[in-house]
Amino acid sequence: MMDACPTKSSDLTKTEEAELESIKKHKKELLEDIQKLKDEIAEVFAEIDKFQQSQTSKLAQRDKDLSIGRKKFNMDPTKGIQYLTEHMVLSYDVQEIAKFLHKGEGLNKTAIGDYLGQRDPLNLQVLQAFVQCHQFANLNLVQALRQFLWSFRLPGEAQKIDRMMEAFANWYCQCNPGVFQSTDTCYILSFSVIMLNTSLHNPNVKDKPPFERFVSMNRGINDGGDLHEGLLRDLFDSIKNEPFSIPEDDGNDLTHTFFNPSREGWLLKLGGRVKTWKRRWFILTDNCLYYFEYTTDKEPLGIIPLENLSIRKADDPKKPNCFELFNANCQGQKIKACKMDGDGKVVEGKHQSYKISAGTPEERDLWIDAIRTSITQDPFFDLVSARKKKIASKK
Ligand code: 4IP
Repeated sequence: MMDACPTKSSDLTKTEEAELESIKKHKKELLEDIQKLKDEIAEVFAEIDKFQQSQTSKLAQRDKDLSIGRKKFNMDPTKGIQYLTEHMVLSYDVQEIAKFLHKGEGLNKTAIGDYLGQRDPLNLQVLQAFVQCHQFANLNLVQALRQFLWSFRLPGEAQKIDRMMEAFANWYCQCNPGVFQSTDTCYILSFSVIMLNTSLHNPNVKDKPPFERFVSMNRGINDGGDLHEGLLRDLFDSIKNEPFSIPEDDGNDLTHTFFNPSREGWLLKLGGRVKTWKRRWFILTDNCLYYFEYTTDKEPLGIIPLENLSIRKADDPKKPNCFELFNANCQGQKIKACKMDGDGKVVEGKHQSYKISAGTPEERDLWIDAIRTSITQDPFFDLVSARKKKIASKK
């Protein structure tokens, strides 16, 4: 029988055999190459996986650092920014820090105000950049102030307020050239509008200023000339119809407590009708004296507006280092104040005078000085009158 397979090696010529060998070798090499490629592809995929994992963990780490940084910022703004830059969530770039504060995500607005108010060169630069994150072009002054005062909470210190309002006025005038003769005019009018807001919307202010008073308050502030009455009318109506919305991180707002405490501490207070001494945490702020049962209480037990009151040292047979708040003009009458009654309702105070005892004579004197300053001084008034003098001296 004949062999069915024609390619039996014995049937092949030497050349054909060599060719076959070469094809087999080539096929083997190809298979090896394919395997190599497969291995390489697998390696690349593994690398990609690794990279993605590391990116995910980097992002997770960044989110974690950001969240820690925000918390730190809310407790101590300088330390917060330091943490965020050290952990490369933020760079040391002034613009970047300013944008971060302007965006404000997860940041306490009181802390933003604290940071912007500080006098270090970095903070001053950030303040400028922060103000310039606002778009004020074609806004009237009240619209611009609404935007500005919503982006952080103004700190209490007059010098800080001065720097911030100066930066605001500068930027507003740059965005709206020709509206005011000078940035001082814009600065004074801004304060005037803030004060108007308090007078019109704080329930404690009984005497609501009419438009004419607002006009006369602002006479001569435009480098000696008067501002257009139509402009003042627009600003007046806008504030009258809608008070400023102020960030309420701590439950306070501009119409209630505008300034941070000038003094706080434990004191003993004598009751009004029932003469018992109570240890209370006192806070002096915005021309009012507040007292609380505990330092952490949100609601005070009582509020004593200091307007029209006088203060003096006093003696008491039972307690040392006393001072007394009294009404010099109407002795014997009840002092205007409010307190929380037993059911948590706010009622009128019953005191004809408030007798208070401090821990030491030094403390008593510090309280007397601070309260006296608070009674006689209006930081807004001082800032504005300094500007008015500046304008007058330029004439
Ligand atoms: C109370 O005495 C407390 O001293 C109150 O102080 C005081 O209110 C009350 O004055 C006085 O009767 P008892 O607790 O012994 O009853 P506080 O509110 O700090 O607890 P003031 O007005 O001082 O807050 P009168 O005037 O409400 O009687």
